[in-house]
Amino acid sequence: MKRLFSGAQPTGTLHIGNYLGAIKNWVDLQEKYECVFSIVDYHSLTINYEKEDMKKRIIDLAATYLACGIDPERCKLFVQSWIKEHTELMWILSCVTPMGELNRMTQFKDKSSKNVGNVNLGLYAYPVLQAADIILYKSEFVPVGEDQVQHIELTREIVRKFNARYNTDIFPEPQEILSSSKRILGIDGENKMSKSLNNHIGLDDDDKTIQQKLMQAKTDPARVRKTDPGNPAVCNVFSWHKIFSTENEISECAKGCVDASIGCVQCKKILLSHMKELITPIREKKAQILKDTDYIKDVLVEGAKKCDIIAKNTINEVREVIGVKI
Ligand code: AQP
Repeated sequence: MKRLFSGAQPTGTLHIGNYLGAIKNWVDLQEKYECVFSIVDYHSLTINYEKEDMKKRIIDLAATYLACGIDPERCKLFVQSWIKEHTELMWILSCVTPMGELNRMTQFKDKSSKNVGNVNLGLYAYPVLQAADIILYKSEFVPVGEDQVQHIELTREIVRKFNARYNTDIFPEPQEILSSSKRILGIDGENKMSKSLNNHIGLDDDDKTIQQKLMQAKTDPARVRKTDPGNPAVCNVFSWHKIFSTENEISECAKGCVDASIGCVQCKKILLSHMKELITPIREKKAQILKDTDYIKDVLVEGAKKCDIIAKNTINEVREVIGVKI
């Protein structure tokens, strides 16, 4: 089986954007690929965080993966910081990564504008660590949301630079795999749904919270009163309908919006029931899994053991290729 790699940061509760853009795809891809899934904790040091929360967040993210259907029997699930070869390879890749390429990264521009007091080297070099994460396992595929595509393109560029500089072909150029819901907007209807922006519907949210958030979600701004006709094409809630609802419901909501026979609240209520159908079983299963943190730690230890073997082999090969092995 071909190998793939992906990960998420332990920066807070995963949301339906993470799930639909990435995690659901990971679960499905376990059938066909050798999967390596990581909790990329070192990436999450690039923005401010509470040290005391980190352990809990790592365990929480592992429980979320498991509750979503990541199967530790079929894939390798591990914590990035436990495998030190990630950061070693990052340094080696840093030495073939042009700064001009890093300067183009939109995520860096975006995150540095939101963290003005803490624009650090790690935030800038984030895509190089991400490239190391991927190619340490010689992964050929990377299932991610659309926001990460630029970083995967850069990974390919770094692979080309490395292979050319050292006259080798040890690393394949990885390809992204996008889901059909590659960019979910937040309840603000403007920004990408994000853990760090307070605009998400979380996989941990209870029914009441989901309802409250959904009722706040922005719709067509031109539709002020129920009697105003709307345009589903500019309504973020309608874009969610296209993911969650049945064909009939989608066409009824579209028609009802255009001729103002259905109000936004009614439209959201239909969506609410479908969102609950997705979130409730994940939330309940996660709560169950979290009761046994020893099990979660065992899963991560086992995953790390398997990753460690691959990582050490790759780094040995890399040391040979770059000429530092005596
Ligand atoms: N809104 C989204 N729509 C589709 N896919 C998304 N992803 C994130 N947001 C959306 C995908 O989820 C995976 C894990 O993301 P991450 O934890 O590495 O961090 P991120 O991309 O920075 O996600 P967030 O939620 O926006 O986190 P914060 O707020 O901490 O930065 C990735 O594959 C991502 O593409």
